Formats: sequence, C-alpha cells, structure tokens
Amino acid sequence: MACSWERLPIAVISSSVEYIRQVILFLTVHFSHCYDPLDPDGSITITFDIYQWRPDGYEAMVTVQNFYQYRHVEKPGWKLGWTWTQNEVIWTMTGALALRQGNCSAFNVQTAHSCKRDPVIVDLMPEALPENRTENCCRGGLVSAWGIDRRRSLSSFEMLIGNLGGPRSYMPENLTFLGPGPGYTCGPLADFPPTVFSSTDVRREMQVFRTWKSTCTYSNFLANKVPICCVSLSTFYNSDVTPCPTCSCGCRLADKNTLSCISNEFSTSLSTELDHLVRCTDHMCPVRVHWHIKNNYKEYWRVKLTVSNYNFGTNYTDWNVVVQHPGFGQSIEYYSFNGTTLGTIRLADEVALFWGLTFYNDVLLQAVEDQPGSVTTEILLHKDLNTFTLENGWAFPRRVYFNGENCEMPMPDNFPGLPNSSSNHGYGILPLILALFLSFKILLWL
Ligand SMILES: *[C@@H]1O[C@H](CO)[C@@H](O)[C@H](O)[C@H]1NC(C)=O
Ligand SMILES: *[C@@H]1O[C@H](CO)[C@@H](O)[C@H](O)[C@H]1NC(C)=O
Ligand SMILES: *[C@@H]1O[C@H](CO)[C@@H](O)[C@H](O)[C@H]1NC(C)=O
Ligand SMILES: *[C@@H]1O[C@H](CO)[C@@H](O)[C@H](O)[C@H]1NC(C)=O
Ligand SMILES: *[C@@H]1O[C@H](CO)[C@@H](O)[C@H](O)[C@H]1NC(C)=O
Ligand SMILES: CC(=O)N[C@H]1CO[C@H](CO)[C@@H](O)[C@@H]1O
Repeated sequence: MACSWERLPIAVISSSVEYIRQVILFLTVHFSHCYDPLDPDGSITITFDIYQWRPDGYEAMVTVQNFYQYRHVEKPGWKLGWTWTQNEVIWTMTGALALRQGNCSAFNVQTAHSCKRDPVIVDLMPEALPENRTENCCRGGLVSAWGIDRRRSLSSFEMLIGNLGGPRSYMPENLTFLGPGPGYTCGPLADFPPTVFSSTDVRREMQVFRTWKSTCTYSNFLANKVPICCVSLSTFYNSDVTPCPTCSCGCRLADKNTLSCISNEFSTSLSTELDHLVRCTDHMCPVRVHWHIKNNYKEYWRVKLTVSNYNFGTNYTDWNVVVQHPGFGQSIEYYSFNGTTLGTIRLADEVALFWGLTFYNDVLLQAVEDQPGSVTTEILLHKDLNTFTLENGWAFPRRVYFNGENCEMPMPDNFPGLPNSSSNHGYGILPLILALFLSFKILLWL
C-alpha cells in the first residue's frame, strides 16, 4: 500500500473532544484510502485508442491526461514506457518519439522507428517539424494541472504498430510513467468502451475500434522525496514571527567542508553549478510560504501570502500553491495571483488554489545573492461572523502545498498568540494527544 505521510494536521480546535474527532477523521482519511484528501480524484490516465487496422497491425493514438488539480508535469517532461507481449514494432510515430530504436536488423532499419520490446516514449520539443506533429503534442513533455489549465492538461501522440502478422492488437504490459520524477504507479491496461469523437462534420459521431486505459497515481511516499517546502506565520497583533520548523527539509551539516547550502558571503563568488543548492536557513527548504494576517475589518479580514524561493539555480515555472482554510468558504478576492477554489466534498474546510499571472509572476525566480525569489499577493476574505476568530490559531492555514508537495507547518503551540491570552486555552491537554497520536502512528508503521 502506497501512502503519503504527513505531519499532524494543524487545526487548533478549542475543544479537545473536537480535536480528537479531527485526529480520528485524519487517520481514517489518510490511512484507509491513501489518497490526497484535497484531491481525491486526482490521477493521470493513459489511453490507447486503436482507430485503424493495418495488414500487419494497427494505428493508435495514445493520450496522457492529467486529472490532478494541482500536480503538473514540469521540465524535463514525462516519460512513458511499456513492454510489448508479442513481437510488435513501432513503424512510425508522430507527436512523440521513442528514445531508443533498438535492434531493427530483422527489418528495414531505415523505416522502423523502434524495435525495442520495452520502448520509452517522450514528447517532441515545441520546434518540431509540422509533419511530425499531432494535435496535443510538442510541449517538451510539460503537462498542466487540471485545476489550472485544462487545455494543456494532456499530451497525445500517434503510432503505427506492425509485425503482428495481421490486423490484430494486444495490450502492452507494465506501463511506467515518470512525471518527470518517480512516484507514479500505473495499473494494468484494461478494455474500456471505445472513445467517441465527432468527425470534422460536427453532426456525426464516430468511435474508435478499441480503447484501453490505465490509471497512474502519485505517492510522495514512493517518490521518497524530502519535503521541499515549509510554512511560516505572522500577524498584525503580535510582533513575533513563527518561523518554519527547524530542519523542515533537512539540517545543515555539521561538517563545514560539505556544501549542503550556501551562506550569503559565498553566494556571489560561486556563480555556476548552483543547481539544487539552497541558501542556508534553519529550515533548509528550497521554498517557504509565509501567511501574514494583515488586517481585521468589520466584515473582512486581509491576509498577505508570500512564496519565497531559496534555490540559487532553480526557477519554478508555472508554480502553484494550495491552501486549506475554512475562511475560503466565504467569498474571497486576491489581487496579484490567478486562482480558484476547489470544492472538496469530503472536507468541511475550503481549499484555494493559486498560481501566477501570465507574464507577470508565473515564474518564481531563483534566489539572487541575499534575496530569495518571491511572489506575493494580498487576499481579502469575507467574514462569517459565526466562525471567524483570531483565537486558537483559527486564522492560520490548515494545510499548504507547493506544486502538489505538502509544506511542513509549525506546531500549533508555536503559532503567534493573541496578546495576554495564549497561555490559557487548554493547550495543557495537547501534548498528551500528540503523544497518543504519535504512538498510533508508530503502531501503523509496524
Ligand atoms: C510485467 O511484469 C511482471 C512482473 O514483473 C512480469 O512477470 C511480466 O513478465 C512482465 N510482462 C512483460 C510483457 O514483460
Ligand atoms: C539483432 O536481431 C537479429 C535478428 O533478430 C539477430 O540475428 C541479431 O543477433 C540481433 N543483434 C543483437 C546485437 O542482438
Ligand atoms: C520528423 O520529420 C523528419 C522529416 O520528415 C524525419 O526525418 C524525422 O525522423 C521525424 N522525426 C520524428 C521524431 O518522427
Ligand atoms: C532563471 O530565470 C532568470 C531570469 O529569467 C535567468 O536569468 C536564469 O538564468 C534562470 N535560471 C535557470 C536555472 O534557468
Ligand atoms: C488565469 O488562468 C487561466 C487558466 O490557466 C488563464 O486562462 C488566464 O489567462 C489566466 N489569467 C491571467 C490574467 O493570467
Ligand atoms: C499576564 C500577562 O502576560 N500580562 C501582559 C499583558 O500584555 C502586556 C503588554 O503586552 C504586558 O505588559 C503584561 O505583562
């Protein structure tokens, strides 16, 4: 079972009974289903549509469709692989290419595209020649998230398969998908009702001969990724800033000779080969999301959301941030980001998805000298007077994701408190519940 492991949910609930209920809810959601509760239907579907028979095989269109709301495929793009069960040969391919041709000496070497038993396919680059293109190809393997840009949430290519001794087709096996890193598991292909499409004359509906589909799902447990992001908090009513938890994404190595991060003094002298090196911080995360409660008006409250990039050699193109907060259930306005709210039926809290404005801040730039790259917006949230409160950390986010990866949150007892009131809100029982929860988690590990 592939699950994703997350820290404790950061809901500070005033009554401890409610807190325990939430923890139980959390356990049920996370450990029995093992999907992302904020995107329960997310997956990448691979579809093979066979639309033409050939004397020795068939012609097929393969479509990679991303149904993840906020998980995209970034540079260097996807790689799709499978294993043929017969002696199939890919005679031609348009809209993509097989990385290796393999041993085609049994055929006419000049015309066979790939004779590998386990071909690996990649998208073409945007500059591909018109005769090699298909409708949804040639973006260098980049695929947008479904919640952000549906038009670009798919990639497709066509291939001519032969050497089957007749107009036949056999499902390939063992599909693999890199998007671009590991973490995806693809189920076996299965027969589906044939895909229907409208002919150029829109009034007529046509259908392919045969359709096979496989669903690939992502697990950061399988991807074995260290966290890449953390959350810090501040408010207008308390001058204390709650930093990211120390060592959220790793710790600074004690050994001074090992370069695990770059401190300010050195960042100017080293200019090249900075890929994946971050600025030295206590959290060591490449990305930090900061939530600042800026104003409290009669009917509205205002938050400033800032995303900072501490990498010296990575720009995040088409970045996105997901924030879960009950306040997003009311109408919200944001100024410098593009965004939408995601309806999640299974969770009471509302979820907002933000991304950059085209040509303005859709690239989260790398750090330069002592300045992290950053994008920021203010968010104006309408108040529901029955639930709004500055007490008990209600006004802080419950969960934050950057590019689909969970961000490490500070522990509730470190949240900036209201002046003179932070000490007597029943935190006494919290450590106990925490210990209980952790032992539960250890039990589940075993
Ligand atoms: C697919 O993988 C399974 C398990 O590793 C293996 O038994 C099977 O032979 C593979 N299929 C092909 C066509 O290689
Ligand atoms: C390539 O395939 C041919 C025909 O199947 C075979 O005779 C030859 O040994 C293969 N070459 C290599 C290097 O595998
Ligand atoms: C693209 O087209 C050119 C010219 O028709 C051809 O030589 C080349 O092999 C094609 N590339 C791919 C990946 O199909
Ligand atoms: C990031 O973007 C900046 C500005 O466009 C550019 O100068 C820099 O080379 C980019 N960095 C990488 C690693 O591509
Ligand atoms: C906001 O995002 C949508 C979907 O990707 C896009 O069509 C629209 O142009 C974006 N708006 C701006 C101002 O970037
Ligand atoms: C009991 C207590 O913590 N009192 C503090 C309330 O806040 C003021 C101003 O911040 C302090 O001066 C008090 O000591």
